[in-house]
Amino acid sequence: MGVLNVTPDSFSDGGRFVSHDAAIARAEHLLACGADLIDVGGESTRPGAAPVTTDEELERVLPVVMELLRRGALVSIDTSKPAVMQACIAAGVHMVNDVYALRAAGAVETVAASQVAVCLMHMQGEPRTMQREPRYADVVAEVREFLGGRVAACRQAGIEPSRMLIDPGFGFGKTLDHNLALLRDLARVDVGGLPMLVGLSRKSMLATLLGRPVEQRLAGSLALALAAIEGGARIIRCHDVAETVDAVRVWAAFRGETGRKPSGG
Ligand code: 7PJ
Repeated sequence: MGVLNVTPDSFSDGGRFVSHDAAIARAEHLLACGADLIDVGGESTRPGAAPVTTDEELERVLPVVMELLRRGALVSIDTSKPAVMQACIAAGVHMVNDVYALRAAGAVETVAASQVAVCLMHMQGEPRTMQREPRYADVVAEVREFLGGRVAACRQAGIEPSRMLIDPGFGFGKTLDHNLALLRDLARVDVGGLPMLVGLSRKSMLATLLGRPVEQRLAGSLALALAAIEGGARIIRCHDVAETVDAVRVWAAFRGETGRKPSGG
């Protein structure tokens, strides 16, 4: 999954892809590099980021989503707002990626009334304050319990498990130690065998570990991606798609699995 931020304030590539043509060009590049899916986001979840209105978010994402769908791409919409989900579902988006795991009023119903896939992510607290003092007695058990609860709520509302993915939410209300504990024990975050998506690319745990600015975190991101694959992750959300696809293919070969073909087909 290639990340396409259409926000002026995202932490890693903020402001660079705000214009429509630049966003489409960036998405085409991610697809050419081997991305199977483009995750379009119009609201930064960076700690301290300013919230955006529904209208503003829709204005940012909808034209890009529509153009990518027109070009035949698989598109995921990274949003927590039911109105944004609804408009993108109507446009034909394939997945809703929600860092709030459909906890906003009306979000579960919106997805239930559609046929799209949904990624349910764990977060402790909310983006503005989540990194202040995250606390867990057992981070792995608590993340699994939370995701199990969200999966149950979605099932209750009529969302089939075949449409659901789970995500432990690296960096969302978690210290470096929490993130490492989760990564080490990722296989234990299992919720009924649902496929797991992870986002580790360029995250601040690499700043803590390596002391590197965001543009120098590629090698660290690849190491984390492979650790996540080893723990059972099925989709890697990342910025550097070509490098990540190479790393995953080499890992798959080492594991005795058939790697993806060079054409990316
Ligand atoms: C994630 C995400 C993640 C899912 C972001 C960043 C921050 N969605 N959206 N999982 N992270 N599902 O890219 O560092 O980890 S925004």
